[in-house]
Amino acid sequence: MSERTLCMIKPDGVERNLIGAVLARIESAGLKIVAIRKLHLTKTQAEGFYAVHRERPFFQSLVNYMSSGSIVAAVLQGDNAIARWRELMGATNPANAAEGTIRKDFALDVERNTVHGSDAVNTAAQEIPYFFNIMELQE
Ligand code: FUP
Repeated sequence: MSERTLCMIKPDGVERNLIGAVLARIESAGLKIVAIRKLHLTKTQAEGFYAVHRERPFFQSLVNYMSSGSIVAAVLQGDNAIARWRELMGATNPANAAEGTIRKDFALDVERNTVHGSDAVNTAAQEIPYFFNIMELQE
């Protein structure tokens, strides 16, 4: 079934000129980029995006990091897009990421792990409108 998922290239990826490398992997895997933008999150916007993690010990550090530089947000579409994008990303901690995944190849550590992907249909449905309006999501 065709799905949409939110992709982010995090500040460590943008800073190291990895936008093209990440997008190339997405397109090579057959996922479509429906919408895309580059932006710099404020601390408040990063807190809002990661609100589900607000009680976790790493929250403040994560928010500081995610607002420390530009990111790229994109909406990916395809059959099973949520799972397929997470498979391309690899495990959250690059130390546990499989060979050939983006995080294995590029991530610096569990925080500066280069990419984000929605983890479920309901999460994607919340995360996509955080960055894109209805007009921007037309095919
Ligand atoms: P993921 O869905 O793979 O992005 O992972 P999580 O939703 O579990 O975590 C979201 C983000 O929190 C990670 F991408 C990085 C950060 N994080 C840490 O900084 N430390 C941790 O121990 C776990 C997550």
